[in-house]
Formats: sequence, structure tokens, C-alpha cells
Amino acid sequence: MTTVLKLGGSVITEKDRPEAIDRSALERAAASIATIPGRVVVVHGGGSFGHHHAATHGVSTTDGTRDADAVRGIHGAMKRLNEVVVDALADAGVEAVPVHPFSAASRSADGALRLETHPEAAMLDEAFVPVLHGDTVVQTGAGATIVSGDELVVELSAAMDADRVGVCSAVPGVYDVDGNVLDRIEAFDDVADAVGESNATDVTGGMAGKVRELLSLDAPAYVFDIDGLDAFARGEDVGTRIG
Ligand code: IP8
Repeated sequence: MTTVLKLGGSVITEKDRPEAIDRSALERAAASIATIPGRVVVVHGGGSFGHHHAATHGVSTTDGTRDADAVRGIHGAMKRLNEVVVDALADAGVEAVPVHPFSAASRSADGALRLETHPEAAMLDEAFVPVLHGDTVVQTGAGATIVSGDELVVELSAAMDADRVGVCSAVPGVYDVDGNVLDRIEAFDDVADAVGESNATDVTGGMAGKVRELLSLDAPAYVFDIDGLDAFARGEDVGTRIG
């Protein structure tokens, strides 16, 4: 049993204050993750760490920079957040180890992501829990762009042949046009009106990009908020099931 879980940056950080951790949410999430059986990969987003620095330097998934100072600034912030997340997981009894995508991934000129996944596979074989994060990555012809945690979740889930995928976000699931949480999404067209359109590379563009990417996976993916994390850890259907 292999589970890939994304912890949204807005869940574990305070969005409005640069580099502020939401300590109680992080500890709660770590305690839940400690109960997930089998092989577990954790990915976390940028929250008020990565997004703050990315915005300061004008860098996104499509707009790159050749300023090494900007790269160090974004990557450094994400490493600081990753250390806090790994420590919280360790305190909860999880065999968590850090993985930094800047050194393990790149984009080709068309934006396609290439992530080395053999280290993570070897970590899982040795019963470690790799903890990755949204980051900056070098892109051919564009300097360095942003890779979101959602993109990493999709790459890792496919590469690790995940059985279940979880996206713990700020909302309890994907809303329909009336503001109700949908139980299940099986095709993008079913929800295009509710989540809005997005192009294929728009992975940080909110729910539309998430839904599109998660639909491409073989494994069922669930979008839920922190109140649903315990149930997800127990293997229950929670929030919105995608796929
Ligand atoms: O919060 C973004 O990751 P996300 C990471 O998963 C950075 O979109 C560096 C802004």
C-alpha cells in the first residue's frame, strides 16, 4: 500500500505573515500522517514561505529567472519550511527524511517536468518517508521557474504506482456551482463550469489545474481539509474523490 499525500502550504503556514508556521495545524497533520499504514510519500506546498519569495522575485511556473540570488531566496525559504515539516513529522514518530526537488528535477523548454524518483523509491524500500516540497527548478531556456507541490504529487504518484493520493488543502473538497462539496469527479467536463478552465500547464492556478492533473492518475485522489485528514489516514472516502 503506497500513499502520496500533499499538505497544502495554506494548511501548515499562516498565509498573511511571511514565513510563519501554523504550528497547531502542522502538529495535528503530523499526528495523522503517523497513522497512515504502509509506504508514505509526503509533499508540502509553499504557503507563506515559497510563494512570498517567488512573488518578490516575479517567478512562477512559467516566468523564470536567471538571478541566482532569487533562486537561493526561494529555495532557501522552502528548505527552511521543509526542515520544520520534517522535524514535526519526526516528533510524531514518522521516519521522515528531506528531499529537495531543485537538485532532483528540471524542466525542458516546453515546461515538461523531469523528476528523479529512484531515490524516493529506494527510501520507501528502506522504510523512510520522503518529504518533498514545491521548489524552484531549472528550466531549459528560461533560467529557473517554480515547481508546485501538485506537480510533484502527480509525478510521484505515477512513478511509485500509488494506491491512494491525498491533497489536504484549505477547503473541504471541490465545490460545485452552488457551493456544495462534490462527492466524486470522474471527468473534467463534469466540473469545468464550477472550477473554471485552465490550460494543461496551469498547475498552480487553483482547483481547475489540480482536478485536471489528479484525473490523469490511475489511483483515486481525494481533496479534503485538515478535518478530513484522520479519515483519509484510516483509508476512508473523504472530501471529493477525483478519478
Ligand atoms: O504551494 C509552490 O508550491 P505549491 C512552491 O504547491 C513555491 O504551489 C516555491 C512557491
